[in-house]
Amino acid sequence: MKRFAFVAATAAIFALPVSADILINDAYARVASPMAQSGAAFMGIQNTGAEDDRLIAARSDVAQRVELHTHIADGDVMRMVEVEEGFEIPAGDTHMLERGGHHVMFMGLNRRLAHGDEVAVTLVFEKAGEMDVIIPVDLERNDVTGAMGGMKMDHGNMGGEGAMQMNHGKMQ
Ligand SMILES: [Cu+2]
Repeated sequence: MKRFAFVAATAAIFALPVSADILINDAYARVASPMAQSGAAFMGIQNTGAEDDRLIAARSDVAQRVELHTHIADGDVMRMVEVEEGFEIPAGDTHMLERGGHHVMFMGLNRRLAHGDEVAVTLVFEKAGEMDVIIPVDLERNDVTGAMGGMKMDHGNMGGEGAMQMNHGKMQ
């Protein structure tokens, strides 16, 4: 709860100019190892307004490139791809950026990230405009198996016995 409060307060302080319709909840960033060349950020993006919005870009000095990514299944491996159109943030809903799904990707880190560090990120929304957030690096969360650990999905999590078998062929 402490972390949630911190991020919410930070977002409020730095969120000028921004529509009050977008709230960032429980943001955190992580790297796969202390020497990692890339990292990712996850958060809930809440749209309290009456209009759909869209996260169209993200920027940060922490990396040479910041992209909006998702994971797609490529055979039995989850692969990351850029989502150029960004992520829709439906009115009255929260869109989760989470491990194994949509995320903000830091490519070519300009500095090493350690647990407890902070990353300043500007989120760019189609309607709400730009929003600056300070995202804490949290290496202790482990809420999705394998998502950042080499991109190989754990087949044990794919569903119950007898449930759909994963297609090991190419998706295309
Ligand atoms: Cu990515």
